[in-house]
Amino acid sequence: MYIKAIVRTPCKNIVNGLTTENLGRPDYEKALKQHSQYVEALKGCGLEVIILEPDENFPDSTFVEDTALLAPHCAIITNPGVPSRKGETVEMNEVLKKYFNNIEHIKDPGTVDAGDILRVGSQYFIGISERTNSTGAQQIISILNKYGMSTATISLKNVLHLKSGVSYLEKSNLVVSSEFIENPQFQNHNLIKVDQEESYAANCVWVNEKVLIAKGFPKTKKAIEKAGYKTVEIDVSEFRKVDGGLSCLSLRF
Ligand code: CIR
Repeated sequence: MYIKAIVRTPCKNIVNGLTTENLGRPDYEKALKQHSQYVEALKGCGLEVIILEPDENFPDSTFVEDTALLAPHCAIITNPGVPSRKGETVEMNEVLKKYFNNIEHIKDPGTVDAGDILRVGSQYFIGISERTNSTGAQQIISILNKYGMSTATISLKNVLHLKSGVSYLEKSNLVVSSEFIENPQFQNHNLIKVDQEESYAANCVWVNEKVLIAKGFPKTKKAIEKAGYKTVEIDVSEFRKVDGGLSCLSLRF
């Protein structure tokens, strides 16, 4: 069960956010509207939502998920893998001090975007990506092991972050797309396989028995519902334009 979520309202500068997509720039007003619908959806799942003010210094700062990993016994402040995002962790550190007694930090030369870390039951998978390097992954592993949690690494091929391509829906159900469908590390779970044409929908979020899913991916929605979940569709088209998805928009704990 989650009780709270932290989000940050997008800033106007989101139009200058990093992207590998060719979908145009986000429409700021539309992004604001979509973000408030996302907040309402989290509230609809029973969460108290802590909303941080927009920060124009950081175009990608609405993607709070990358700045910290929230585990049962500690919060780990990351060290994002691109220079333009490193400063986003400063305020998140202050915010999390209110909720976590143990705060750990990833340090240079280690880099980690927490979008690369997926909890599956009691195990944490850490994607080695363009953003998360091996040194950063090793730091995450030592910290999680110190708190009694088990870990494994996965090398990413095509996706930006691990959670862009795989999501955990509890009860051993994993939503997997592209490079993760055949991954031997996931084969002992129930796999909900996402069609290549709907691969963006692999980034979905389990919140207290409901699953938030991006709007416009009917096959994936149906497959998740068939696995026994109630889905909540949210339009995140403006965040997709800057490589963001549903999970990136909040930290849940
Ligand atoms: C970035 O490139 O860092 C942002 N434009 C998107 C971050 C998305 N975060 C995530 O997948 N966890």
